[in-house]
Amino acid sequence: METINIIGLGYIGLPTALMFAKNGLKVVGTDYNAELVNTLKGGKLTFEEDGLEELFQDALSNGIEFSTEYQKTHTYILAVPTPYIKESKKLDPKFVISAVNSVLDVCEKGATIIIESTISPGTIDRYIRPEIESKGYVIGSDIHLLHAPERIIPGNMIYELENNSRTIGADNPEIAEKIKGLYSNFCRAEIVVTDIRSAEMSKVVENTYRDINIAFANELAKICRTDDMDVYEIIRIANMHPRVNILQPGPGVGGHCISVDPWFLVGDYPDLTNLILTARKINDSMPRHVLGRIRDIMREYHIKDISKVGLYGLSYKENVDDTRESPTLQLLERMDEHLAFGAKVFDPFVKERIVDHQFMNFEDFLNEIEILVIMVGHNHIIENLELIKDKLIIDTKNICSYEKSYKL
Ligand code: SAJ
Repeated sequence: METINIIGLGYIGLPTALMFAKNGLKVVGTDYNAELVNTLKGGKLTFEEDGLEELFQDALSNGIEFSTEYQKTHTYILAVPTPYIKESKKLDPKFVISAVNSVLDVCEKGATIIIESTISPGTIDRYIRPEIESKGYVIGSDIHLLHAPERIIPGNMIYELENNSRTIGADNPEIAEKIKGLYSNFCRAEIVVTDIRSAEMSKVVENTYRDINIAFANELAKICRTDDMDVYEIIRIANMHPRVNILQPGPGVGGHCISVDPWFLVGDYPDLTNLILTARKINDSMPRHVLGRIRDIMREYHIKDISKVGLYGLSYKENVDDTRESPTLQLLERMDEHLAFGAKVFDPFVKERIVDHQFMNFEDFLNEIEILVIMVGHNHIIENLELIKDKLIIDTKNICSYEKSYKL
């Protein structure tokens, strides 16, 4: 059986590799981070996710291997990071380019490279094709290139890997069908075949759609705050309309997807992206809005010492340990700019100390603070509401209704 070599063993690459292995394919997962590879080889996972441990065990018993080396084979799936350049807001394709080059160094003639990483529309034409061609390879015969963007949501990844529809973008329908067959090993939903540019664009559009819709909810929260209306009640009622489905406001938008992908469109089409840019700005303004709420409550209760404020949650959303672009980190940055140092922080999912004044024990954390700011609605806090009932609470996730809890 031919090996599938999955490159990049992060939040997307690892579960994907495990899923292929569980379904009987021969898989080698490759990552340049030797420590990560050794951890996996040692039988330990590198992040937490519902159902991941079980999947890992199944994949191990089916012989999945991990390595820092690219394998000589016919099929490569790239799930490497695609950061954006802060100043220009454009995608930085350097990790994809270097992964493609490493594949070219070892692959069989006629190999297929499937890029799963999110890329801005046009990246394959602009950067990847020229890179491959500059090395003397003919795309379509020496190398086949596809884009199969992932769609899984952290917190429900394993279910979504099997049950979400997928998109395969390819130049050649025959190769597309072959790769569709490959993903059908675990994907039970429809797999749509299209061209590469449509696959690139549809992925970025999906995340931009969600960003805009969250921004609408956040703008409503701000409007309602100025005139003392209950935004949750208003959204609840509006959503009873058969064609209205407003999302929930919150302390901001984090994660490596929704807060990043819309910038690719803004970076590439600055004159055409007013709505998208405004939505990004609204969502990015939410941590500042939370800071304003903290100031309101501190004033009202004559609390002067910021170290009496505790931020609950460091991850970018509930029940995950991923802290990338998290609203809490954004809020701490804002506090820093205002020389407001010393707020306490706790997150039951984040086991390493990544910020100052971070507590590892929930009760110790509660003992030190007067104002609790709920930034993330982990199940942990929902199950422990009893412990916080005597605190002043700023509840940005609408999970408790104590007399002294204040909304966004
Ligand atoms: N959020 C709100 N209000 C809401 C929903 C979410 O404020 O009503 C916030 C969350 O708290 C979080 C951020 O938005 O900070 C993003 O969370 P999310 O759960 O909406 O999405 P992600 O970033 O975890 O995953 C998204 C998904 N995309 C879409 O739903 C269109 C997922 O399917 C993609 O695979 C993923 O991006 C990705 O990797 O691109």
